[in-house]
Amino acid sequence: MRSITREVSDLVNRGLDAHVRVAVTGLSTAGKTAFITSFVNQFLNISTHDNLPLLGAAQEGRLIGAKREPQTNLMVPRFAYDEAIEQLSQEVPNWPTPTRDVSEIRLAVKYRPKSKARKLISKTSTLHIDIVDYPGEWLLDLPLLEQDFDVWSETQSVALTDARKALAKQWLEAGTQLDLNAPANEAALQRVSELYTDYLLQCKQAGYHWVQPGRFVLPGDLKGAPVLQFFPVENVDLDSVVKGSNLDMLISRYKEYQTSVVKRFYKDYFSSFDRQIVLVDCLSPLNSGRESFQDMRFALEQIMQSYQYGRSSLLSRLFAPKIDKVLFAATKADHVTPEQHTPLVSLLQKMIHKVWQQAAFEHIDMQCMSIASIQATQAGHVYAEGKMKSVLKGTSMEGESMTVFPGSVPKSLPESSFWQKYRFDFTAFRPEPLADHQPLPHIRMDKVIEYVLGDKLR
Ligand SMILES: Nc1nc2c(ncn2[C@@H]2O[C@H](COP(=O)(O)OP(=O)(O)OP(=O)(O)O)[C@@H](O)[C@H]2O)c(=O)[nH]1
Ligand SMILES: [Mg+2]
Repeated sequence: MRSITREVSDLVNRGLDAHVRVAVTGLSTAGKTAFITSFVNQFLNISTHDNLPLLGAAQEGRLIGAKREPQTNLMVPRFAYDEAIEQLSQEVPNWPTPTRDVSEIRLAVKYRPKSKARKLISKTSTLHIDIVDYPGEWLLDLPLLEQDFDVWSETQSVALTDARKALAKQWLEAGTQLDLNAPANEAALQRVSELYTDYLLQCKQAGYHWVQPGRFVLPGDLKGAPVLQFFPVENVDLDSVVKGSNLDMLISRYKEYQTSVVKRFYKDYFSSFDRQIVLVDCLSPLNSGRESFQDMRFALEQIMQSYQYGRSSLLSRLFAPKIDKVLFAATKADHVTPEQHTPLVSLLQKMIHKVWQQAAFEHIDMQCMSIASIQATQAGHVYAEGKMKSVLKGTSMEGESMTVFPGSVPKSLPESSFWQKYRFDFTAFRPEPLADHQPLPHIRMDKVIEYVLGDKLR
């Protein structure tokens, strides 16, 4: 009884209503916008539908209802929920428009508490949830904080594989023509920077995910700002930089980028997150081939470094990060038949295995799942060549009905022979028409919410 009394007084002190900041990230087209739209939509429908059967609080009949609230952080754009729902509700439904920047939306979820302490105080509690969407590319910049301009330039030049070099041709040529020791010429630096940015954008287009600096490809409100106008150069000797030269300006811009872009993001946003969801589209790189797959794996490992904040890590030295749970979700699971969901999770686990072990050691809880935020296909069976085959039925983006078997997902990291004989048939599907007032169809969004927020709804 004494412990309940203490718990009660704790709760009174902290206030009855709890608040949690959930961050959602992932590389471009991982499915962040679709995920947040579905996340909000599932909550808004809880009072009238049985749409989250695997969520404990819903199972126990303790969820009363949810509503949207004005966000408290007025410096961040609003997540375009209504626009997304409108696109999904059209006669010919559309996926929500791609986004480029950070955005935020706030929900209040009312529920009947289960915890004895909470129940003693009030019959109902409210959980305020901020959901923040930010590009995973921004996390690729973390290593920059530990690299001076010369070291960073070196890593960029090592990363120039033959394929990347071909995309970098124009930038590299323009770079060699620039006299680094000449007095700084902003227009010239801008020209070369534009070619460098162009190269990074081409890398993205070619399916590479490890692209640094992250803001160059997803600048948000910094588009055109001089802080995004620098590029790596070869053989830099930091001790003999001519003051006021082109090189001097490149270095000072790089430093400014480290401080007012990378560090600021970690300080202003990252440090405020309580829970993190990282979305990963494992299927598209399986479709595009070996190099794209390896590149995504490398990018994921880089991203995971942001969740390794042992006492000695860079992030802990900057501030006290507080994320205590990270969910890795393989998205678009409705692109494969249901028996492929387990191998899909297993593949994702293998992709992040190395860093996961370390996170577990540091008491950050991690889990992997496969999900479809907005389910666009139906699984079924067909009888072909003397046996039953499981298939997917859906509508192509052009509006044609399709029945397909997309292929099987390897349950561990594919060996090189795999890529010679195998191609995953990944076709984009149009979302299904949304019936009036029905929640968005999903696969395992309830499991996601249980993992991420279950303890907060007790
Ligand atoms: N079938 C299916 N497709 C999905 C799902 N989620 C996302 N997609 C597809 O993936 C595309 C990208 O999804 P978004 O939610 O826009 O991804 P994002 O991470 O927000 O992308 P950016 O904001 O552009 O970086 C969509 O246009 C859909 O084609 C899903 O649950 N099922
Ligand atoms: Mg988006």
